[in-house]
Amino acid sequence: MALDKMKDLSLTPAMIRIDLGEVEGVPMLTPTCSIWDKIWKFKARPDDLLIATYSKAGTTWTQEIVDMIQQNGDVEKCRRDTTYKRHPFLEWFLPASPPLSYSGLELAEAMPSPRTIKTHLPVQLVPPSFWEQNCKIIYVARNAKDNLVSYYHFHRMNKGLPDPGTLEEFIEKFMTGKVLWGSWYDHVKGWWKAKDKHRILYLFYEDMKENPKREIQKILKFLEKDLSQEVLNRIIYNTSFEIMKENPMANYTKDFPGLMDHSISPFMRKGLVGDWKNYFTVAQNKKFDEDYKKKMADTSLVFRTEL
Ligand code: PPS
Repeated sequence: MALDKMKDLSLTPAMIRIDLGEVEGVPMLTPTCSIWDKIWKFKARPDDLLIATYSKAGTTWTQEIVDMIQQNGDVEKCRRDTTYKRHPFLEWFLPASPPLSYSGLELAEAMPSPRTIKTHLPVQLVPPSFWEQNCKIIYVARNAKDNLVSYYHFHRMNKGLPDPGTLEEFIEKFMTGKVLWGSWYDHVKGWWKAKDKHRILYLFYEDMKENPKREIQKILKFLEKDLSQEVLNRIIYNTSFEIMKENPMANYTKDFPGLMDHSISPFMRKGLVGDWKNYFTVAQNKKFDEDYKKKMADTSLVFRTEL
C-alpha cells in the first residue's frame, strides 16, 4: 500500500504484518505482549460471560447468537455496534489513531455489566480472575483442517497479521504451533480438560452447522434463558451464514479499514464444513493426518472433518 494511503487511514508501516512475540511460550502479536501484565491482571466480574475459541473456529457466529439471546431476539439492538465493540476482545491491542486504535482491555473495563468478552487465549493464559469469579465460558472448537484453511485466508486478507506464506508453509507453521495464539492441538485439548472443572459449555462448529437449533438451545440452557419458538427461529435465521455475511455489524467490513482487505478474501468467506478438501493435496493430507494422530493420541476429543 502507498505511504500516503496509509497516512489517510492512520496506518503506519509498524501496523502492517506485525511480528509475533511470545507469552509463556505462546506466540502473540507484539502489542499484546507489551501489555501482557495488564491483561493477566484483568478483573473479571462474576456475571461476565467469556466466549473463548481458537481463532477462526466460529467466534463471530457464536457472539452473534449470544447477543441475539441476550437482546431477546431484537435485531435492531444487535446492530447497535460492530461485533468487536459489542464484545470486548480481551487481548486485542492496536496502538494507533482512530478509527484503527483498539484496546479490548480498556473497552471491557469501561463497559457496564453484564459483559460478554471474547478471547482466543489458550486456557492456561486466561486471566485468573475468570476462574476466581467462576464466570460462565462458552468454548467453540472447529476441526483442525477447516480451522487451518480459514486461518490461512484470514492471514492473507488481514494485513495486521504475519504473512502466512504459501499454504504449504502455513500448514507447517500450524502443525508446529508457530502461529498466532499457538498450537491448535494444545488449545482444543486444554479447554477440553478444563471443562470438567469449570463452568464451560464446549461446542463444536460442525454441530452448529449440522443443527443450529439444537446448539442454540444448548446455549440458551447454559445462559438460563427461555425464549419463545418465534424468537428462537428469528435467532436461527439472523445468525445464518447468509444473513451474517450481509450484516455490516457482523461481517467486519466496517472494522479495521485498510487492514482487512475483503477483496482478497472476505471475513465471511464460505462458512462450510469440509472446505479443506479444496485446498489440501493428497500428500499434505497424509502428512497432516499422521501428525494429527500423534498429537491427539492423549485426548478423548473427537472432531468431524465432514458432515
Ligand atoms: S475470528 O477472526 O477468529 O474471530 O474468526 P471466527 O469468527 O472465529 O471465524 C470465522 C469463520 O467462521 C465463519 N462464520 C460462519 N460460519 C457459519 N455460519 C455463520 N453464521 C458464520 N459466521 C462466521 C466464517 O465464514 C469463517 O470461516 P470460513 O471457513 O473462513 O468461511
